[in-house]
Amino acid sequence: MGFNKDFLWGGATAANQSEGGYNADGRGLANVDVVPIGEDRYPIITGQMKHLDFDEDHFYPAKEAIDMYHHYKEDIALFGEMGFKSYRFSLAWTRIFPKGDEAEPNEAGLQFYDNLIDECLKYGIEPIVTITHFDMPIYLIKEYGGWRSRKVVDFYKNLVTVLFNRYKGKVKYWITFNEINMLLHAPFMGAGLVFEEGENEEQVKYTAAHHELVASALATKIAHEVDPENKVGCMIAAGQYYPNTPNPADVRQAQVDNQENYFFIDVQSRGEYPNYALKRLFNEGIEIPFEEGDKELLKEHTVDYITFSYYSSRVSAAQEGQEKAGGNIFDSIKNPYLEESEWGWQIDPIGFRITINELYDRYQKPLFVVENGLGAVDTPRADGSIVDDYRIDYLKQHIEAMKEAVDEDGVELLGYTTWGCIDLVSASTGEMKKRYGFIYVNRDNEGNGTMARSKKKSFDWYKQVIASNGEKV
Ligand code: BGP
Repeated sequence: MGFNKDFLWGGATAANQSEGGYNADGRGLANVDVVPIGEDRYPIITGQMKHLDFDEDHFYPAKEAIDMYHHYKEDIALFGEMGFKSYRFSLAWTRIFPKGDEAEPNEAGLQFYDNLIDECLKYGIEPIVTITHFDMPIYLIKEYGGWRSRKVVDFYKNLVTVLFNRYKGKVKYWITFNEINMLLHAPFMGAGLVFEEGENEEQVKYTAAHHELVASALATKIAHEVDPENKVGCMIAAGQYYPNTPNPADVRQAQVDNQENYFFIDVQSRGEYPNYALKRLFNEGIEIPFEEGDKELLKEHTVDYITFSYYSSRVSAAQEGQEKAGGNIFDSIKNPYLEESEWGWQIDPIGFRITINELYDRYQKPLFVVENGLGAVDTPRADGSIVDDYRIDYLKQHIEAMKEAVDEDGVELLGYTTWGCIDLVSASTGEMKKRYGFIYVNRDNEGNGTMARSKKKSFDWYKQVIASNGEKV
């Protein structure tokens, strides 16, 4: 009973939220480098800025992040000390193809990932590589309009072909797009979309979605051709929608919201557009830009495993007017049965078990939890120590729920990587002060701080969780 002996405990980060070094060694500028903190952020990540005049010289925390570009050895040594079996990170597209459409990759950028991967392997840590995590070269956005252009599928194909060949035998677990469903909620982050005045935004989003789905299937095909040992996964921001009441109209609304969320994996895992999506898009006058061969490609190259992030469940209602839950890019009504984080994210470990079961029932493929955690303000004490019992408490409850899903529901789980195992820049707010880590990084929202790393109380706690294979939480 309990977790498999080779269960992949670990942590997760993303390039743009951790690496910094935004212009080092030939790296190009990416969408996520130029998104500000504060009230201007939301219109930009949702593609509503209506122009492309980024202030490229301005200070944004993501440009320097936690400077993992220069600290990776120290950071991976700390992951090794915690006993990590896996480390999920993403590759910055612009380090490898600075503009995105070049014929040849940037060797210096690739060398950074050679070193990072070798460093993981040195500690027996399995690299779990996200190919794109909310990042895209600015050049592709300006020249091609981001993922609305079919040409971007070819550029992505070049990228993955380089990666699968270069890391053959070293990296086995790949994820094509981080939280692919985020494209519908934060289209600038998810697909490099900036909407034109008056255009049909839904049409543009589903066009981009189709291109990402085709690119993902193509990547799966190439990964398997290059090395049959490769495992390719999809990834969604999961979190079951509950009906606000047993009123059938609310139950129906929750069903619709869940379908919208599962739409992407339905295609990536089952290999075809589900009927509910085909009908709904048709009825709304949205055309899916199928090209010859797309349907076969999607059908023949489905993913090997399903990955997801889980922070919270959500609530749906047929009628407007209920109090909203705060802080989320996803729309949700407040659930009176749940407590919430400092950012208004509702805390629901039972919802984690429910979500895991839904995903497993729906797809019958191995699952991998690649993000879960609590974003909180950590205040160092006078001696510098950080006693993050709130984080331990959150993770403990979620690990216990995950264990029940394995032990009592029989779900097949490959691993669990907590989000932001080392403090990093927040995706939704751009802040440093929203921290998830077991490792504290001395750095603030304004870019001050020594970048020094230190262990929080949760560091030793997680070490013991891993050492006991989840028995001692
Ligand atoms: C997910 C993203 C991550 C991450 C996390 C926490 O949506 O995949 O990039 O940041 O959420 O969110 P936040 O940083 O907004 O607290």
